[in-house]
Amino acid sequence: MNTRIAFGALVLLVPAVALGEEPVVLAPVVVTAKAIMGDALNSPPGGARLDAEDLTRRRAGTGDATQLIEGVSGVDISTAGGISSLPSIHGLADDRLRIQVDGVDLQSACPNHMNSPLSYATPSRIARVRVYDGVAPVSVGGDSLGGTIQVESSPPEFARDGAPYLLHASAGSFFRSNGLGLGYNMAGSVAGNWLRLDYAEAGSRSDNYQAGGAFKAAAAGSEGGAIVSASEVGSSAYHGSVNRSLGLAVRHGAHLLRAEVSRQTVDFEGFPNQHMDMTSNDNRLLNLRYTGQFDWGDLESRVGYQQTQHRMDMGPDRYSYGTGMPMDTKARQRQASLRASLPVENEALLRLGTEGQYYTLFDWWPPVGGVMGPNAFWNVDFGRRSKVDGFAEWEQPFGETWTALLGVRGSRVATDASAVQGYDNGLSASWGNDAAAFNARDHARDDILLDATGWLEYVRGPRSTFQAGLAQKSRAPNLYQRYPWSTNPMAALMNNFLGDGNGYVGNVNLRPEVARMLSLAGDLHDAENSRWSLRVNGYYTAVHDYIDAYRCDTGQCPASTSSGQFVLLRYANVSARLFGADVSVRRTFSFGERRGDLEVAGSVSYLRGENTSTGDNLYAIMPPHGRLSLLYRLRGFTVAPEWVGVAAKHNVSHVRNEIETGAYWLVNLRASFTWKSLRADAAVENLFDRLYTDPMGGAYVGQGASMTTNGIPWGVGVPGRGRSVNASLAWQY
Ligand SMILES: [Cu+2]
Repeated sequence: MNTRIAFGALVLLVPAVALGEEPVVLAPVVVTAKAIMGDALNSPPGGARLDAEDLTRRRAGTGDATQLIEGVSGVDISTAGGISSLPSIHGLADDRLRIQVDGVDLQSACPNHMNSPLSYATPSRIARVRVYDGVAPVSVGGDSLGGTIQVESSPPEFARDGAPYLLHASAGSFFRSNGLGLGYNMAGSVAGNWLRLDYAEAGSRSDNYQAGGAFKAAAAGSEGGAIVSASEVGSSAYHGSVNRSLGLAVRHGAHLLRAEVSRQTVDFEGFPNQHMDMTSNDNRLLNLRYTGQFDWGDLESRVGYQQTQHRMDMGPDRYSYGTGMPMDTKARQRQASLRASLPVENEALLRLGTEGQYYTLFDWWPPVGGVMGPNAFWNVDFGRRSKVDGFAEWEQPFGETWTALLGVRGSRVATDASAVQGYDNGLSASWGNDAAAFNARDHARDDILLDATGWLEYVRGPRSTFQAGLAQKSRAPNLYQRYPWSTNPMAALMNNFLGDGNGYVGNVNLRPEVARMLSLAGDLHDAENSRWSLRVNGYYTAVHDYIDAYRCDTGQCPASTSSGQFVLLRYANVSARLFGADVSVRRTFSFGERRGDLEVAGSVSYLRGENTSTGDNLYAIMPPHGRLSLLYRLRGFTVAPEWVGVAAKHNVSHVRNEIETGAYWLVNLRASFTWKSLRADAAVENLFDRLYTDPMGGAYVGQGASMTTNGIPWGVGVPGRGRSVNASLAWQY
């Protein structure tokens, strides 16, 4: 098993991949895969794997867990709020990815997906990350197309025989000059030979950040409010974000029981590419896990419960219209799973599992008077989404040379929503007609999904590895794609999780998305895989019933065909295809003990996404880009300059009037110093303070009259952060 997982590690496409003996400060190192109970269950081969050292370097200066996977080949990052950005794998993002935090599939509860799964993960707590692309083994996939991201805190350690107890403590803080970002984290644990108790807490805040120059006119954000300067990114601040967790672990022989309760609270988080801001979020989570090793194999069962209370309104940089516009969301999610891995003849491994999930959603907007009253507006009332899955996966090595993996997964996803009302159904043109039309329909939908993955690895001697994968992956629509019903422009604007500034209306008749994909990869390296490597990965994905959108032309929608402005859209199934390639190289030079070593890493990525039904481009596809980094390491010091170059983006989604962006390049400088149990990191990001529009940033609607469709000028993208000097300090006992 260990060798197979080591091959998985070869798939690491990260520039500046872990090589040296740099001491790891923040998280305990995972020494061998076998040491982790249940790993055979949860770590099928394939996928990029980030361990402690990669993560330690990446988490300096950020409270955003998504930043930890930035630069992983094939992963692009979209702008959202300051707490967490959104990952995209080979052009597929958000609900098209399966994102698990400590084994729990967290759900967003917001019409703008503000509380994304990774917004609940604290970077300082994360000890391992695995990123599988689209051909992910079925045991880690399901109800997703683009791949799987697994984020995990470190497995519990117990006192060794002979030692009465084991104590761990850690603390850290970060500072980011641009936007005055500040964060802290602390964790402590006490463990005996069989019992362990953990506590962890982390918090962060930031003001609005500054772009590298003026990107729009300086103007008051709210009516008569303070001027938001021409380079300040309105509604990018956040504050009062605190994550706390308490964990208990009990070990008995080869059996491990873990319980964790955690809570995240946020006082405010602005969204520069949404028409609203988050004015509070309260998420509670319970995670129970049992892992056991038996003569016949490994068994794992989990129970998870998530409860979210989420509020939105106009933040300080937006017009409040005298009343604001409160929006409330309440969601609950229950999930359970049972999985087993069984060694069978000829060193093969069989993974079997069943999973169940039940999610409920209430989304209502309290009355504020005028045409927005006297009743609450129900955007989704008692939305339900239940999912039951079963899978079987066979992993078979053939000597040292070949490994084959074959799996199938079946899922049934049922969704439903109850009857709705507008602010005043008596105002039939604004609210009543749409509500009546929605209520007259049947909302229950039942989808059967069938996934299959075949994957083959060929190790051609010590210097090369080749992989080929074929898969069918499917995903059922989410509640916000099926059930938002109002064609009122203001209401539609509030339903948007793409950050493109447009308004969206749901479509009850959406069918599940089904993707068929092929992925090929080759990895060449020296015999020890320590001096140099070259990896090339190509992929092609055809999606049947991809959920895109067309210009909404019913009810109050103006049926606009215009370009150069924000528009109203309705979700629709189309055919689509995505294809691309990633290339990464790495070379290490060792100058001996006294002069350190130098690692040079580079990567380039190309990606296309097309709506083949209409000939349009898909939304939020990263243009070609590359990265070149140097890492010089001498004892406890590292210095790492990095160059990032991004081509102009002309392949935009025309149906959405997506904004084109220009080419740009950035230089980042990072350095770290480790001394005993202390680690200090310093960085200058965007050294030359360049002004650029983030191609994955969406439309800038972060200030002013954001409640009307074109109350904010169209055509301004969300810019990237200007120069920032970051520092962080971490200590571990
Ligand atoms: Cu929200």
